[in-house]
Amino acid sequence: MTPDSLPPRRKRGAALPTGGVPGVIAALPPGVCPAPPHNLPLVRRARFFGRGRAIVWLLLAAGVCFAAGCGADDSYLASCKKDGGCDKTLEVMKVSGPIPGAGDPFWTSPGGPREIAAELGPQLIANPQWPNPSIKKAALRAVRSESEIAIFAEWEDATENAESTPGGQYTDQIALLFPLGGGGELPPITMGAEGREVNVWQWKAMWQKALALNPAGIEDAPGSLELPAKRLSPVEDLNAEGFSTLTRQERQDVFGNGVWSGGAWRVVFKRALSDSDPRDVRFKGPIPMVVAVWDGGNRETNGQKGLSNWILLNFS
Ligand SMILES: [Ca+2]
Ligand SMILES: [Ca+2]
Repeated sequence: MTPDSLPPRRKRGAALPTGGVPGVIAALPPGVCPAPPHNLPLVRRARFFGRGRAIVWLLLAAGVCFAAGCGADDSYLASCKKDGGCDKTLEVMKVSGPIPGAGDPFWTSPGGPREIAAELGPQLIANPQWPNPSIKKAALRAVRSESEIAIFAEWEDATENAESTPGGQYTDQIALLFPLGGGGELPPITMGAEGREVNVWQWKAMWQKALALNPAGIEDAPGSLELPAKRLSPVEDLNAEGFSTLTRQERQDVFGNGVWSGGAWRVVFKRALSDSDPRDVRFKGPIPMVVAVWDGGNRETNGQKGLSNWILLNFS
């Protein structure tokens, strides 16, 4: 090709020639490779502006993502902030010294942690469904010290169902559910799903009462291989990957207590802020949780319960 055969230089502001560099590949018939471009200055300019646009878009996306709190694969924050992701935020108040038990006035004092109300709805996903749970609301508060985290729950319940009946199913209960894994989409609030494991902390009134009578520990299933040691806590540390998969952990790390007074339960869940059990929830940043409450007096057990939506536990 001689200099005379080059196309004329395009004037500033003139339209690109038809079949110019951008879009030329799409205009060719299938199987025909594009010829090398002739207008080299135009190619350089197109590359420059293409790279510039890409850099601008990346910077804009990073800015928006930073402002929204997303972008970290190890967080559920983005899923929580989506419509319908998380209903409310529970701020975790930092305290110094030991965290008090459920009967201590600290929890409801003016200087105590801020309260939120968790609305408890019916469980209509798994059979047997439970369209009208007895408990419709639970008040929640949360604190952490240098070494521990604690979540306080209070709800009205006219019947103290704490008897250790042979089946033990109709006792008052409350459970907290946390997602495990590296973040992303939240698992189903109903015990997670296969490959989307959850960590469950479950308190039962009958364990609370039995431990009050036997502080050295209780054996609620003598001879059972599922209980490697006596039960020392009224809170059980469990995992699940969907319905009927609830499994007691080898390492029981959650403690706490519950008191019934004046027609209401007050329960505190307490755990080390960090531990080495890979099957336990990590508190390295904001984490969603679900609350479920059972009224034994209303013959509620298993999936027959009042259930909240996701609530964001936030460490400010
Ligand atoms: Ca009850
Ligand atoms: Ca554990």
